[in-house]
Amino acid sequence: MTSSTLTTVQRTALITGITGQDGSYLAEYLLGKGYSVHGLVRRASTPSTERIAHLLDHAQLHLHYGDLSDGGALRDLIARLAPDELYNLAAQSHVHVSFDQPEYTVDVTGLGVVRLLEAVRGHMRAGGKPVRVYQAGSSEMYGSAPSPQSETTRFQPRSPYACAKVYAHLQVINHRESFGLHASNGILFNHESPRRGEAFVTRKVTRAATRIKLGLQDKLRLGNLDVARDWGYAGDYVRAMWLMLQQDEPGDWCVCTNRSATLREFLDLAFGRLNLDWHKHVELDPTLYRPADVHDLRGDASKARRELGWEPTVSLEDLVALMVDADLLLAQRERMLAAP
Ligand code: NDP
Ligand code: GDR
Repeated sequence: MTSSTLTTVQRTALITGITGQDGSYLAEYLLGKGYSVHGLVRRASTPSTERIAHLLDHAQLHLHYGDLSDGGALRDLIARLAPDELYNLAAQSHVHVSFDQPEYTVDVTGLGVVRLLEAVRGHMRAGGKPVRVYQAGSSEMYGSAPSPQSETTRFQPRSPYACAKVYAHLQVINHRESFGLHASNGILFNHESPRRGEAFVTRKVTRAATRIKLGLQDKLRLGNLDVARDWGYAGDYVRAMWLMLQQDEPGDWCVCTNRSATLREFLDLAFGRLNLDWHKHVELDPTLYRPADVHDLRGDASKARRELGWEPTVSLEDLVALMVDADLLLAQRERMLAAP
């Protein structure tokens, strides 16, 4: 082996949405692989970097202000950084909120992807080296399609968010077919963790259950309990994103556990771990029902297993335990701070 084959060139990745749940896990994962990691961050009146606070001193982590609504800044950033890989995780990602803010959701979650793809295309047309693109697609795109859903299932979106993700998905396919971009769509089913935003139902449940256990609250208000989701662990799912960009050919892959559970079952597991009966604490709140909901998502990850060699490693039971235990520590700290 010659010395040149022993030399590894450091790769550069740009992550949009680095301050979100997935962005934080992906940043950790890529830094662990020796990447130079750049993240796009929105300006906010208070810092939004809590999930990556433990990485901020890392010499290979670099943050840049930007927004998916600002195409000029995205073009400039991509030309300047010339990343090898671009992971687009940024989005207005809350389904219920998208009914109240449809235009904004479509602008960021849908059109924002075209802005990025065009920035990459412009960079490559100007002689820049190829950039591989990952787009964070969603099982929400399947909407009312019967389960199990796979790459060949027809999309039947049921929210402005899901419509925006379908638009983005198709734009990715068109950019690879028309311009030869190495651009891939991950179709990720719900994935959770102790870093999940508290407005999403799993985290809302684990936060509330642990606070109820410690006497910090008594009631938990929820909407539709009859929905079923294919819930996996976020740490597993970012590995699939990376694997997609290591393939010779781009493509579209479903990432899921092939198992779904209802919200009632999730409540059983979360409250059960704390020896609590959720029926005594949960109240139904009509304002939390969506104008249209998605009732049953359960994916088929055969293609990802076969082509990417990807497997989930965390069961639903272990995921719930992970989240409840982390939130119990949080609740204990909260109680300690509240003590006179
Ligand atoms: P989060 O909501 O936790 O994170 C979203 C990220 O996008 C945050 O960093 C947020 O920044 C950023 N963002 C929002 N709007 C803009 C904007 N206009 N410009 C730039 N950045 C913006 O989402 P997740 O980490 O859970 O999900 C990551 C991606 O995967 C999203 O695209 C989501 O739609 C998609 N997805 C998620 C699934 C899941 O189960 N988690 C399943 C399938 C798809 P800030 O911190 O400032 O708010
Ligand atoms: P989802 O996740 O819409 O699947 O989108 P969320 O956790 O918000 O809702 C899951 C299901 O639970 C029902 N539900 C409630 N949901 C919330 N948020 N709050 C409640 O109080 C509540 N009560 C019942 C909902 O009706 C819904 O059916 C997530 C996001 O991460 C998207 O970005 C991603 O694309 C999809 O997962 C896959």
